[in-house]
Amino acid sequence: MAQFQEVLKQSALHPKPAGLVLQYGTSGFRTNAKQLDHIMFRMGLLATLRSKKTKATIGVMVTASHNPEEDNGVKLIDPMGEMVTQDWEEHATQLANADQEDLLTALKNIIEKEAINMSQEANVFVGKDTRSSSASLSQAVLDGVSALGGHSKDYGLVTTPQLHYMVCCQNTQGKYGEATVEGYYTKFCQAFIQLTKNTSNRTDDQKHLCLDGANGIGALKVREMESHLKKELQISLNNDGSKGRLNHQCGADYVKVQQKPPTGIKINPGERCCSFDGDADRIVYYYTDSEGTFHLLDGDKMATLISTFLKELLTQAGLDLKIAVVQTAYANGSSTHYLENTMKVLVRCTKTGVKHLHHVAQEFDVGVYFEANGHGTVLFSKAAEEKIQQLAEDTNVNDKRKKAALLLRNTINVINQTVGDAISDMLLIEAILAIKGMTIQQWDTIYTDLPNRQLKVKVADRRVIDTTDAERRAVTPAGLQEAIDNLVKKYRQARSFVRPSGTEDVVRVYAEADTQESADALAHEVSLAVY
Ligand code: NG1
Ligand code: ZN
Repeated sequence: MAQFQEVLKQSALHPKPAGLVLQYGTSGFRTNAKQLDHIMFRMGLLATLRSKKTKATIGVMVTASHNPEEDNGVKLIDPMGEMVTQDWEEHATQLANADQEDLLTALKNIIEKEAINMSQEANVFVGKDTRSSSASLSQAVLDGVSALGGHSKDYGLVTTPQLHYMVCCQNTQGKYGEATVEGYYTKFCQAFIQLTKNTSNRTDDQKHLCLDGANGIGALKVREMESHLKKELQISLNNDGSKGRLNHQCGADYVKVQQKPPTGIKINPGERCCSFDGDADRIVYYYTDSEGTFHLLDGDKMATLISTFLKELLTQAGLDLKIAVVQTAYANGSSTHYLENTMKVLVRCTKTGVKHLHHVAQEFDVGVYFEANGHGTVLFSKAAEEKIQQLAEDTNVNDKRKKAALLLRNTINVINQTVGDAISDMLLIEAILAIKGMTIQQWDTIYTDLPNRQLKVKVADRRVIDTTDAERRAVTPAGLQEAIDNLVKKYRQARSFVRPSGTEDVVRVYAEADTQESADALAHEVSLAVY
């Protein structure tokens, strides 16, 4: 077939370095940008096949999120804006690692296995972050799509969640919104304005937010969005990419892991601040108090604020909908305790990686999911959305129920349900704080985090560690879990676990306890047990 000849011809322009083996991991392919040209071309091919198979538009995002500027990566987005399925992650790995002369065979294997009708049309949306390597790498994706005769639309510079949104809008014929960047701003900002409309007497201080854009795409997009916010949110933007390097001593990952503010930003005591990561799918909040002590409000604190707000509204609206919070093993023990025992909210724990959380959240009417690192969103079931909509339109309900229903409807509209989204999460949190008339300090005191420590341990082969119970217990190597249990017993309010990272060649150790010294000591002792 002529298309395969074209693939052969084009692939010669995107050759695979001999011996290079890469895997489609929790966040797609991610490594030094110099090794990725052939991967991008091949992901263009694969997205075209996926589009033919699903008869829908597929997304390809070129980004390495919070990694350093010299890295890059690629992720595929499925029709409803969700991560691509496990089977196709395996196809991606197969196709990426095929030697140049075996590429057609690998391609034909997927076509056969998936029984793909090659005369079906294909449509692929492509987006990229601000890395200097992203322009040529996203061109390689586009080359892959056209080599297999697919149509493509290049959105250029967009955040990862914006591309997820575009794919979802396109495949739902505009029901989710308009598949343009303008459509994105209109949808989310209008909902934000509606939510904050009746909050009385917000001072300029309350409307003011200090944002660290990680010198990345999020900063660019917040600038574009600002006029839509009609001064209801006034953002002072730091790390906007004009001077500093992407993710260098700034951004959500730096702030979360280092537990300190981005370097070089002046923060006034009590000022509400937040940081995006390099592709704007994660956000964390923080402030410093009058003594100069740094306070981090991470994904767990956001999940708590959001689920409390939603639960109160559901009660006021008299709607009997099942709400749950989905966390991972990294969630601070205090947050889980508060949600279960004070808020009486159902809490579920899953393996690390947003696709796992997303999946479990779909089981509930309202599923709030967040990783501690600040990646998360809220999912509403179709039935829940319909009930809320009906109540909001019902003329026979009392004012209190009606008001709650209208707030719930606007809350749904301010949330990007396709994936965790720093911009949408920021608007949601800002709206909740405004409605509740709450300061960041008041939000922070809902519960007190247990002191904790995360460490990375280099081992010869991290795969010797196998885990169970949502990664909270080690099954192999023999004796490791027992050793951890014995160490944990030495400390108060302690918990610790180890797991192989899905994105780096390390074993991650997590420990929490009643004091920082204990958490540090426990993490250290457990890391010695891992060797
Ligand atoms: P790994 O490397 O598997 O721990 C990290 C994050 C995840 C997730 C992925 C994808 C931690 C402890 N782990 O996974 O939460 O965000 O990267 O980016 O933060
Ligand atoms: Zn990211």
